[in-house]
Amino acid sequence: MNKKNSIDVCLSPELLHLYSLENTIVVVADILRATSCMVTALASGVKSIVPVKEIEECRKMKNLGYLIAAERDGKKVEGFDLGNSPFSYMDSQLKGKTIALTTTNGTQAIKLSENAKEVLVGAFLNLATLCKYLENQPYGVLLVCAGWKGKVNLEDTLFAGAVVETLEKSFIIENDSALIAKMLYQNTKNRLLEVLMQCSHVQRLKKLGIEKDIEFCLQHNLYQVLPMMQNGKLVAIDFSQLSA
Ligand code: 3SL
Repeated sequence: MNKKNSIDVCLSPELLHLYSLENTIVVVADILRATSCMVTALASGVKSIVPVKEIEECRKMKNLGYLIAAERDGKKVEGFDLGNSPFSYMDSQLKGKTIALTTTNGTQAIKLSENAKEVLVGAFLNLATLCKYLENQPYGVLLVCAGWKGKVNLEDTLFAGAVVETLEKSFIIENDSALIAKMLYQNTKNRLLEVLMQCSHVQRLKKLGIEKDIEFCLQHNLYQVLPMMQNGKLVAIDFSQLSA
């Protein structure tokens, strides 16, 4: 029997230096709301998304023909076409478009993970599709939780726990962060919304009046899309061909 690869969880991008990205598939998670938006956008027909670090760099991409999207501290940045609500990415006018996107934490975590073997984007919205893909890969998996400005958050940790729980038979768990995430998810999965009502980012989003986004982002398996970084852009990989 082949030796199993490991599955691990990096609870904050600030801890990423402790992990090797070599021969590792990184899954970036920013459940509220960046990676949920990315999954929704690609599932709704957006062609690709370019994750960008800085607001001004992203703004300049308008002149290169991109639609531009930016969020800071939960709010859409003035002068941009889009913010970071999944509902705004369901617009049929976005079909076939490429969007340059910068967010407070999610796009930063993606940029920091660029040296991995593959960089994927995960959310509860595409959990089953993501896990089905990972199960068959000959590499270790590292879930990178985007957190909030370097701090650990509950929603990304819970998502990481859901992935670990699904894949634990196919991988080995070497570190306690993966165990913490898994145990947390197992203890709360039947009342996720109730539990997450206490978390700091939900409080922030509620102050901005965007509760509907929270409920939306906690739905499991709404989409069968798997965003992967290819040449600096997130694109939906053709899962039916890959799993054949
Ligand atoms: O931090 C991020 O990248 C965002 O997802 C935060 S927010 O949900 O848009 O406030």
